[in-house]
Amino acid sequence: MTSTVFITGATSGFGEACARRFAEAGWSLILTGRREERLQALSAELSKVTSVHTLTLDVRDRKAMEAAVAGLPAQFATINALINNAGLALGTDPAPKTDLDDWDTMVDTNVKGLIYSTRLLLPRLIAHGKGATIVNLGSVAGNYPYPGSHVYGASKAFVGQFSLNLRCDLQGTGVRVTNLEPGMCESEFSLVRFGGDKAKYDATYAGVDPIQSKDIADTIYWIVTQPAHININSLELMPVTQSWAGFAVERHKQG
Ligand code: NDP
Ligand code: 8X3
Repeated sequence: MTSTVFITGATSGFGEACARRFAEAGWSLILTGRREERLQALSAELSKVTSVHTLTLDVRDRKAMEAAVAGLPAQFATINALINNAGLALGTDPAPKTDLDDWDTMVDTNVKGLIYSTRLLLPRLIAHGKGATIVNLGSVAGNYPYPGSHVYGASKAFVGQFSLNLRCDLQGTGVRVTNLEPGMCESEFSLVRFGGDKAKYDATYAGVDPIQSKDIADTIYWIVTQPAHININSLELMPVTQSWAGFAVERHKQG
């Protein structure tokens, strides 16, 4: 029987690359995102090789999420994998200079959107049982602090702990949970973060050789297709060119 993957945020970056990777392997796709035209274009392309169901929705809209999951066509009713990918960072200004609305948006999307899709799809994943997989998109920003990460990094730390806690509650169901924690990857992520500023986007990746969305899609496909008795708890990856700076130390004037 064909396996089905539910991907949140399939209109660009990792989610779109996952749609292509899973389609290539013959999986049926449920693709979500707010940008209808992009979903339709991707669906038109991938429908040539597999079955595709699109859901134009905002993951922050709990009622829309509930209705979309409840209304899944019978052909897409059994879910083998959920990729909780929809998410964003807004800005890198220091905390005192940020817009509280941006903090709301990051929490509503990265935290609340992710828990909505998880809770709503859990019964279907449990019904599938052994081998079903949830892959949550955390980030290195959830593990290490850096200036300007504030709520974005904290939202990803939530994803990490939620993933571990879920594993406890899913004991005995066969459902697996992974927190995937990438570092710098080239995608529209930075365009969104910098409010569409292409110069800042280009500067972010200049000379870095960042991870690409296809690399992440291959990694997610690997996680999901591990033997059913193995759970990858967390997986952190960075470009070779990215590592850590030291502690910042503020010094008083001497003498
Ligand atoms: P992109 O900006 O390329 O893709 C983000 C996706 O999320 C889009 O499809 C977007 O669709 C969707 N999305 C955002 N907000 C909402 C919303 N409210 N409702 C529904 N969908 C939404 O970024 P990436 O592919 O790089 O990022 C994917 C995930 O990976 C994010 O969670 C990000 O935090 C995480 N990540 C990214 C890293 C990077 O360096 N790129 C590194 C580590 C983690 P649409 O706008 O159409 O709704
Ligand atoms: C995004 C990765 O390194 O920009 O989650 O925080 S980083």
